[in-house]
Amino acid sequence: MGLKQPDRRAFLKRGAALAGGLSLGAVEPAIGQTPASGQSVEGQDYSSEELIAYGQRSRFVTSKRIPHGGRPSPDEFDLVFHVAAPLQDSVGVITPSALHYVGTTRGSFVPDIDPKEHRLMIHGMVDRDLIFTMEELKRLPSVTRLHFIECAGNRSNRRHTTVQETHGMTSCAEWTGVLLSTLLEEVGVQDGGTWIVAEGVEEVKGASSLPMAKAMDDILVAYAMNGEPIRPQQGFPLRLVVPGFEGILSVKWLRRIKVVDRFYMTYNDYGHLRRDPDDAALSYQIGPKSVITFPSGGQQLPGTGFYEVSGLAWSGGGAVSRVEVSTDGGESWMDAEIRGTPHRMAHTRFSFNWTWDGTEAELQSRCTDELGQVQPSRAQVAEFWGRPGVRGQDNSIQPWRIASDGSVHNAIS
Ligand SMILES: Nc1nc2c(c(=O)[nH]1)N[C@H]1C(S)=C(S)[C@@H](COP(=O)(O)O)O[C@H]1N2
Ligand SMILES: [Mo]
Repeated sequence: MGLKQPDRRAFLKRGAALAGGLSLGAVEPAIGQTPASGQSVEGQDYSSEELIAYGQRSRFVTSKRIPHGGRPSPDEFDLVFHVAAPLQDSVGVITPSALHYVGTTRGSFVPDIDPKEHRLMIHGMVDRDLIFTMEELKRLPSVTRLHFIECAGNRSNRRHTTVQETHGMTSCAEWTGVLLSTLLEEVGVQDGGTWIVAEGVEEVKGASSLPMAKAMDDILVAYAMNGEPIRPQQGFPLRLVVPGFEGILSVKWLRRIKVVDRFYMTYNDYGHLRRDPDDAALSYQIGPKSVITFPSGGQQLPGTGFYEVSGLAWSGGGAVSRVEVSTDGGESWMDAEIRGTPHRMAHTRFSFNWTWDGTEAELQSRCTDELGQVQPSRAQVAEFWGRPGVRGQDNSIQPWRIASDGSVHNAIS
């Protein structure tokens, strides 16, 4: 893939410099380590029967989801609106289920569904209507895949301070379920069945129209996430995962799929699709995108010296093939290292070894996907549309400014 491999030996030499305290002034000798005496006197008892049966994180780990766009969630009527994942604390590519962003189309109660009672009906332009129980679905051949989901409203602006605000409405999980194509082959799609409409259980239906070609390609009817049943906020017990398409199409609490012969304007689509056909054409597949999660807005570098710059890259167009990083505001670019195997339509972790010399710097990252699509800068997007600002989805490059005191700021102008 033509990626530049970092020079291991040079890195080790720098590692030696770290150990010698040349770059990292604040590292203390091992003698300062707290005694390995087991649990502290007054703290959480992680050895309790309850927590042995079902664990929880350390009370010292406090990473949290936050309401998106200043709208409280839940609101005064207990409706849940979009809440964003704490990407600033992310490592690797899996978002823990408890921190996966949550999206609801118009605000909703999170349904409390008994999986024994739950059914999925597939009907419309099919040879035989079928109603599946959860047990029946789980008997069918399954697939397990890493996929990101991203809300089309995941947009960065200059008032945002942290990466949770600029980019927190995307997350990545390991999803397990049945390919929708397997189910559609069971029911037999009739000639002319060119679209599907998929519906959730809520009173205000989370329904979306999807093209048959995508349905037959890689859409998942998922019942598990990160090694356990999907959590209620993510669509328990059943949801669509529509890889690489905007999040609203990944219908949660899925109960019905109708095969139809045209695009149907549903409640979801109404007011969501842009009237401008150019905008509308852009609105299904997510473009190549990336963001540096460390160092990112609101964080503080404790001093000069070595840092591993790290971030996430993804694309609706397939696997990430290259990520570049700039430390001078986009003047020059260097290849970042891709950590692990890039999966198709999945978050991909990248890193870049950087020694900060204490002068002001502007960090940016740029993603290229397997189709050769390159993530644009905000200026390029504005130039393309012939007016300032970002239209359609926002996959523009995110700049972070490192001030000389080590504080990190959103550098969108
Ligand atoms: N039934 C139903 N499905 C839904 C929604 C909803 O409100 N109801 N919200 C959609 C939106 S807007 C998004 S961005 C994604 C979010 O998926 P997540 O909550 O698992 O992150 O779910 C989509 N699926
Ligand atoms: Mo969304």
